[in-house]
Amino acid sequence: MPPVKLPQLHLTRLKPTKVNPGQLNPTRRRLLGGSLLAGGASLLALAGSGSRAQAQNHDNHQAGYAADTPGTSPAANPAGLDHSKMRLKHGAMTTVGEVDHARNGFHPVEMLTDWDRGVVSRLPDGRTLREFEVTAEEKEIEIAPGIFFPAWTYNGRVPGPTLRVTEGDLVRIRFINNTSMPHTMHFHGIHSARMDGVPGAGEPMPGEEFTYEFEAKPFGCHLYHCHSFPLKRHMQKGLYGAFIVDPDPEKQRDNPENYAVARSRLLGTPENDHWQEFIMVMNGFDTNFDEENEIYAVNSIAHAYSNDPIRVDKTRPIRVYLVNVTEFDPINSFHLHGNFFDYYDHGTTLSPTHRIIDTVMQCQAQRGIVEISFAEHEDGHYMFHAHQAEFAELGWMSHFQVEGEGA
Ligand SMILES: [Cu+2]
Repeated sequence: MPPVKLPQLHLTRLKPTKVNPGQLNPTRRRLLGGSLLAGGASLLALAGSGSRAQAQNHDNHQAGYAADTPGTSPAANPAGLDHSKMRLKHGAMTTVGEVDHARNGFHPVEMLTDWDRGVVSRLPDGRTLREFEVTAEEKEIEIAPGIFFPAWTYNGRVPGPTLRVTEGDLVRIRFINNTSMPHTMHFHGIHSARMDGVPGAGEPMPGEEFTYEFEAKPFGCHLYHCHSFPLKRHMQKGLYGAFIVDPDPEKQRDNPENYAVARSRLLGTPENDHWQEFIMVMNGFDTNFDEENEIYAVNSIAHAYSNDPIRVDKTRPIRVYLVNVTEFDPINSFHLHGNFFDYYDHGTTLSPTHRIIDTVMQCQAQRGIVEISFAEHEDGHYMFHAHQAEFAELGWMSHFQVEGEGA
């Protein structure tokens, strides 16, 4: 009997990720059965509502418990699981099948770290100029196996490119509207009203373009999004992305502690290189246009980092740039298992605004920096997810695969 993979059953004390169902105690088995049924049913129902739902039924499931037929013979079911109450499929509570990332044109694993630093040049006054080019395009994207969403995108991806600059840089963004309706890029940051990216100030019509220009400030973990009306429609369709402004360490010269933190935040320094940094944009998708989300995720693809856990070296600290752009639901959250973290609300301070917490909530457009250390932990898969259970079951579920030579 091949073991059944249970990625959603996160036991930090269990090193193997594969557990024989025969070893499960009845209580956990009942628990699993209930939650699997709930999560599985939701995703399967969704798949059925799509026009291309076949991918939910890939035939490469592990044998044995892939069957959901009641009354499977005892010989094929030595653990005695009651299939009438369970739906243990390959991947358990997570999605089944594969998203075609190549077709999407973006990959959730690469998206974690693919900072866009722009084209860099030096201005006569010595400042750094960073120039970006962003195009709005309409594009169908696959957000869970077989579930497609008619997105509006920046540069063909959702979330849009993670723009990363340094405090004090002059930022110039040429925004080209290649769609059939007006759009903008509204940046969260300090800038003039002319550059705000709202109707009347930087809203190019179809086929037109606009160039935004401002000095990057304040440092922090920020975002940009379309601010055309109706706003909730333009945002939930996928027009958003992260905008990170690294602190300029030279501005912290008078405080050695802040200087060290600023150096560790500034991409390109040896101090920053020691960190494992990831961008995580919490989002949702209304796939049946009822103004509620049917899929939740970090960086758009349901269960992406559960099916493919994020490998981290426990000897190096983790820094997550966390942004919430979820439409319709007022609050989203980030909850870590088996560990606690420090948090910097908006990323605009160099000392934590919350210390030693394991859950943080964010309203729409709220964001912050999460700093985690697994240095003292044993290896394993450490789960993190929205603590709204519904969001987790519908896609916002992830794991760190912690490894290394630590304690
Ligand atoms: Cu728009």
